[in-house]
Amino acid sequence: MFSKVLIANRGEIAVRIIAACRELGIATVAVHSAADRECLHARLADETVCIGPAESTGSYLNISSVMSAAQITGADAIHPGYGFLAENARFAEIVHECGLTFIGPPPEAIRLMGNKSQARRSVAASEVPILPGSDGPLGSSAEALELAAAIGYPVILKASAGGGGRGMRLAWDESELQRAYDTAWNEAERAFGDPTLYLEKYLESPRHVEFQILADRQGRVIHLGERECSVQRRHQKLIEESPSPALGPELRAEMGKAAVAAARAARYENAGTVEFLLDREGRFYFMEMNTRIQVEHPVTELVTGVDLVKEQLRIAAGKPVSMAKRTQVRPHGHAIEFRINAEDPRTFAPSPGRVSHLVMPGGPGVRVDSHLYAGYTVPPNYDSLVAKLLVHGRDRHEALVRGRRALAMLRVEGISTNAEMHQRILEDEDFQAGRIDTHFMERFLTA
Ligand code: MV4
Repeated sequence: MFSKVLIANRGEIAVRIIAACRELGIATVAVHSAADRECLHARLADETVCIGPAESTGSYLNISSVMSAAQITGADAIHPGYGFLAENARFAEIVHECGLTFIGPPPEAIRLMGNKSQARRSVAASEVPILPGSDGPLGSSAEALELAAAIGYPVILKASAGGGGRGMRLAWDESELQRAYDTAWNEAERAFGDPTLYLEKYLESPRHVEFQILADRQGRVIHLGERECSVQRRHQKLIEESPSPALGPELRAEMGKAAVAAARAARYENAGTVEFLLDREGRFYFMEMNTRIQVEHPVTELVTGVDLVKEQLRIAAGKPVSMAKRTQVRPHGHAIEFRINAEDPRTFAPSPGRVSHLVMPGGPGVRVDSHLYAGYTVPPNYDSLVAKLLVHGRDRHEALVRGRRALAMLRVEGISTNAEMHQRILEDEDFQAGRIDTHFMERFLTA
């Protein structure tokens, strides 16, 4: 096992990774920006290195600074967390070239899955269902129009280098598609430096259901069930739960098998997530694969009892996944995660500032992953996620009741949060019944 791990991240996920290292007896190095001197991860780690200015381009995204911090502290591995450098294949390569271990998938798998049209093509070759659409990147708008005429409208154009909803354009007819193509091409060129696009039939009200997988160097690939992530606003997830109210044992087994096949197609290693769109008829389609530990990973940890970050460390060190077979992962009960953001409840604008008072909920079936403490000042430079409040119950109803109780116990004063909004969602009839799709929040916010 590693003796010292550098965490190339901040906030709650850095704190979460430090916890896993502590339990495995691994020393930790925190890196932080000039704005994060007081951040909890910098205080909890065994060693701390300031790597640059508040702006993440000069600190958390600065590969030379991160690598220098690893070299001077003698770290033998780097955990990237999520966001920042987590899905940067070049960074993973540099870590290996410097003789350290990247705690994540091989650079080739990151690169393949980072190119969304290539990812689509390669999983399809392994019999993973995909929506009708282009085989790889489109050559021209004429090709897009011809393909759309064959598969029927509506269609969606997506940037090969995009993902997570960035660089998408919907088209309901030929004239929209012609204009969408030029706009999307230019946007993708500016945003990603790669203008290539691909096309898919557009599904109108799908659910977002994703599968957690673990793959080790010995060639074992297992899935740990799904997370339902349909409750999101502007491609930012707000609530995730497991199991999905839409899956039964048969569909779960079928989708899990497809998720494992997608991971195998990428010669994947470490923890990853395969995202699917699920329609009302129970048909599912590969959307993308995320080659990182995700924000919502604790939902899976609560229902499976598996510590996913410890598994990541084990796998990166060349050890097998600690569960020999899928049958040794027996999901129990129901877990829900509420993302607590420091934001204005009306405008959704970030609400940084000093936390004057803080009460974190606890009690049966409650977990909070957070870097907040009383007296901490949330800086304005980063993502507004400040806490993940998770509840676990024997069934969905018990989890919902615990959610209400735990959200009511939470007190964050000095900054605004979206905790009240979560309470209102919990009162929603459709949410209570599990009737959620990717348009749930639009309906909820206009009601
Ligand atoms: C789609 C889609 C419908 N049809 N693709 C959004 C995030 C990105 N990963 C892909 N996304 C979508 N792709 C086809 N062919 C609908 C979405 C989508 C969505 C997906 C998951 C969660 C929320 C969403 C909100 C709007 C659109």
